[in-house]
Amino acid sequence: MNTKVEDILNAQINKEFYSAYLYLAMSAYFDSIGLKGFSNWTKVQAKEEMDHGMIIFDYIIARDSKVNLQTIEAPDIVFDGPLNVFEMILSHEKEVTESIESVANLSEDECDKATRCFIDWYIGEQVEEEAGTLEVIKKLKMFGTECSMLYHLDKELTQRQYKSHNYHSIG
Ligand code: OFO
Repeated sequence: MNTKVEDILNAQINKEFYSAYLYLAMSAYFDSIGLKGFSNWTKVQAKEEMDHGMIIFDYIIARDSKVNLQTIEAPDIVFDGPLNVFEMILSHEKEVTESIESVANLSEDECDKATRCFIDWYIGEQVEEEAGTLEVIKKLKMFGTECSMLYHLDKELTQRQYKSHNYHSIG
């Protein structure tokens, strides 16, 4: 693949691992305020983000190109309750969606059909992530600070289970 495509994919690996860090920070925060279900949901998401990074890592290698790992920024953020965190997640994922679309656009411009096809999986994944986040935001907005509903929602979020993905399983 050409260096422009290689560079944008390496940058995307970094963004996926940053996302994992961000979700881990959120998971620790939820744990610290006793919301085990919210902590579980964000921890599962952190694992999925690591998979996203590793799938691009393996794809770059499969294309006989160079993996160039960069420093992962520390998430230095103050969290302020479940709704604040989930709104933060939605805005973060919208940025990631734009970033994935940039990969799709660049691979099209550079006539790299393999990368254009590869990145489709991520486009679908972003739709799912934004939808899943919105679902939680809607519930949080509907129930507000109602403690018993927050308790039930927290219980519901304990049910999210990690499903691993890798380079071979997405093809
Ligand atoms: Fe990798 O999808 Fe979220 O950030």
